[in-house]
Order: sequence, then structure tokens, then C-alpha cells
Amino acid sequence: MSTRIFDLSGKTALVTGSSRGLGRAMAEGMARAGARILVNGTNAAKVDEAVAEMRAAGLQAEPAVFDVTDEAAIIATFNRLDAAGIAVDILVNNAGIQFRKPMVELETVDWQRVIDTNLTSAFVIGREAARRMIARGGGKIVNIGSLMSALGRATVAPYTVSKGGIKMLTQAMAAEWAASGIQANAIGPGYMLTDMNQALIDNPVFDAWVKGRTPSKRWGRPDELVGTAIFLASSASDYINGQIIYVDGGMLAVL
Ligand code: GCO
Repeated sequence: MSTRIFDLSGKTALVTGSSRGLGRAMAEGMARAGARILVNGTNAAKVDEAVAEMRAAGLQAEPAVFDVTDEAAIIATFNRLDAAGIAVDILVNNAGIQFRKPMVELETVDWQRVIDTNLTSAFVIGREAARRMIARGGGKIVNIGSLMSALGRATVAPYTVSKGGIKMLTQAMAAEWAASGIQANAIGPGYMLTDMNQALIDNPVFDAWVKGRTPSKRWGRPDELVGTAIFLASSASDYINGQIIYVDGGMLAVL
């Protein structure tokens, strides 16, 4: 069996939230596997910087600046891509925010902002991408979940609910779109070394807990998601649908 089953050459991937963090790591990895990346973020300067850095490394990258909570901007982006003859073959719904506060102190506006950014955006962007993928005979959708797709942790309720929803949205996408040639799956990253987690990384008690609770005894690196992202974006996963693969150092496998 050739490794060409992992080849993304000729494919275009929209990766939301890909100017930095996990999204940037997956975008670069998928670009090295041959994909053209539509780099997304809300800050045009940061997106342009990421595109320039990827191009300087010989990778195919284009800017796709929009707020994943702005439905009109999402639709306008897909209409612009249609007009330019650019088909999104692979969608990675990665954009997400964290907001840590006990529920009894949580304002509803903050709850809604997390849900809108982490979950509703995946539905809206997924719907726009799927309409076009169905017309073309298929595509790949990779939703980014979390350990919180499976377990709760105090003070991160909206994030937990959004990531639990990502798992079930993935299964709903499989239920409705698999017959049209779309494979929708998810990745559940464990505790990764990202800006979003910097406060936890810098907290000696939390850092020790992660290292003790994780069988691999360490935090994960963003680049450690690349293999699973390529796998789920490639023809190697054509008969996999509605699944979530946890890249968590074994944390969810053990007590
Ligand atoms: C937290 C963290 C987690 C991780 C990741 C784990 O506050 O517990 O932010 O949510 O970021 O999602 O899978």
C-alpha cells in the first residue's frame, strides 16, 4: 500500500482559526502533505503574516479572513470562493475560545460567546461547505473537539458543552452527509502546549496534575495533531465516519 493514501496534493483545506496555535500547526502539516490552505482568522494582519510565513516555507497558502461567528461573512467567503472557482475539499473546524469561570458567576453573554464561537460556527461553516461538497460528490470535515467532548471539568462549562456538542455534531454530520461522500470526523486534543492553556501551564499545581494524570506524563505539542489531521483529511479515512480520535497521551484511557 502506497503512502499516497495520505497525500493531500490538489486539495484545498479551509482551517478555521489557523493563524496560530493548534490550527496553525495542523494547517502547516496538511500543507506539507500537499494541500492548499485557506488560512482563517479575524485579524487580517496575523492571517497575512501566517500566509507569508507558510509561502516562504514553500507551502500553498491563501488568506480567508472572517469571524466564525459572523454568518454573513461566512456566506460571503464561500460565495467569493465559488466565484474564484476555489472548492473547499477539506474543512477543519478548529476555531475556539476558552472562558474559565464557575457557572454561578457566569454571565449568559459569556456562555453564548463560547457556544457561538466553538460550536455554532462549526454548524454554519459545515453547512456551507457541505452544500458544495454534496454537489461535487464528497469531501472531508474534521471538527476539533477536546477531552471535554467526553469529560467535564469545573469552571469550563460553556467550553465543555461546546466540545460535547462538537462530538455529537460530528455524528449528526455523518448521519446526514455520509451517503453523499462526505466523511465527518473529529479530533479530541488532550492538554496541549498552546497560548489558550498558558495560565494552566504556568500554574505549578495544574501542570503537575496534567503530568500525573496523563499516562504519557507530559503536555502534548500542537504538531502532534498533524498526523491525525492528515489521516482524517485524506483518502486513508474514506470508510471512517462520525468518529472522534483523542490525541491526549492516553488521558481518557485511564483512571
Ligand atoms: C482547561 C483547558 C482544556 C484544554 C483542552 C483539553 O481549561 O481545562 O483549556 O479545555 O484546553 O480542551 O482537551
